[in-house]
Amino acid sequence: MELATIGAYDDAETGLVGVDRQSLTDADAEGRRLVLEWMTDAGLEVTVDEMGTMYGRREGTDPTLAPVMAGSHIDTVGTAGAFDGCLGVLGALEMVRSLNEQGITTRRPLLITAWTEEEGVRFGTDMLGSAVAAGRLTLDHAYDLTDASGLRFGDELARVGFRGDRPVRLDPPHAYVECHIEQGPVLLHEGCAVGVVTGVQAISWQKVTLRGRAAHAGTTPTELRLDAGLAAAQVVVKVREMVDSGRYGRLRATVGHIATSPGMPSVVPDRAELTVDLRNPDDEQMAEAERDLAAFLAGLPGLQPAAGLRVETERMAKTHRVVFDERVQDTIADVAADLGLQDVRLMSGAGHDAQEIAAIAPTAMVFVRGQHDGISHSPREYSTPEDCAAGVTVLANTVLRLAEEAA
Ligand code: HGY
Ligand code: MN
Ligand code: MN
Repeated sequence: MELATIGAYDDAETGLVGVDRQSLTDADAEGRRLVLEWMTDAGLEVTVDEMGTMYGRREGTDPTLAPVMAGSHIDTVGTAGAFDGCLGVLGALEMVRSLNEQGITTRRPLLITAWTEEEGVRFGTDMLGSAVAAGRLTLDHAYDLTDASGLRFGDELARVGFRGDRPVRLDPPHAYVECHIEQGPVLLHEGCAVGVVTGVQAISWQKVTLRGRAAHAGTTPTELRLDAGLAAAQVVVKVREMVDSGRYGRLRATVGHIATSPGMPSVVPDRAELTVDLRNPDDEQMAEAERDLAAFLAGLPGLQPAAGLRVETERMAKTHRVVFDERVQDTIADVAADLGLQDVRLMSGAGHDAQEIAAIAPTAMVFVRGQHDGISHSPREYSTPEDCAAGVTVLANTVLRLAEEAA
């Protein structure tokens, strides 16, 4: 809750206090410094990598063994609550504090982490820090990403003082476990405090730019118009029609950003920009949805009264469906059972850093039940202290078991 005061704002839509701590902003930097202080106070050996990802290492009795990792992210979307990502970072930190208090030293070292730019809402690609650590994206690609005002990731990283010197490519850990709020209604409806995550659905983000022709709203006959705003609206309706058609399985589609210019009442918009976020648990159906949307976008000029509408698309993010490690899943489930917690296995609707680390190490996640239908990316996001404690206790005991494994 203290971390959530950093980047806090009064949310007009909900009347609640939300959090806006987008990556590499001054608010993010302040939050990072607070978490680093907490990590240091907990006796962790703190390092920052070339992407700004923060690591805290706790030595084991056998320092030659690969560590067990636990973590998440502390950057947020613009209308966040207090839990998305933060629960997993601070939960891992609480695990360390608890081990300190109990005088427990694990066999394997522990490495807790806070990944940079998990949300991707500022620089346009989510899970950025963990994707570079695991090798899916390169450091140079990440450094050259720019935000809406043209500021470059690499420059912002240096500006806020988090361009660390720890080499960014991560040596594969023995295992990685992430505790995260579910951000959906399943655990609430199943009556479970925690869930075992089986994997993450596919994600596709693209930016669409539509160029029409500015014209007078009063004098220009409809048949002479090249209306970028009309084209943008047609895209919004089309992606919802695709979802409702059932042709693409459990497709979800969102136009989160849509803007027309010049944005004046008496001028036909000459330009529109929008983002399309597609999600699908099935890679084939995702590919089919992307193909059909691309065909629709190519046909947009034909839906205009006049000829000449230009359509540009730019890929922002793309990840395939990821399946988590069965053995780590089973360890989480066994720990939950030992703690008397009923659990359910479910796929994640949201992207997570764990999906990137799954490419280099056995990985799985613990979900924590959310209230209010599990709403997230909203100041209404809320999980009870009891449910957070249940999730973090499952995380800690899972890490403990994995940290005693020899091979
Ligand atoms: O986009 C996502 O699913 C995550 O919140 N980064
Ligand atoms: Mn998250
Ligand atoms: Mn999120």
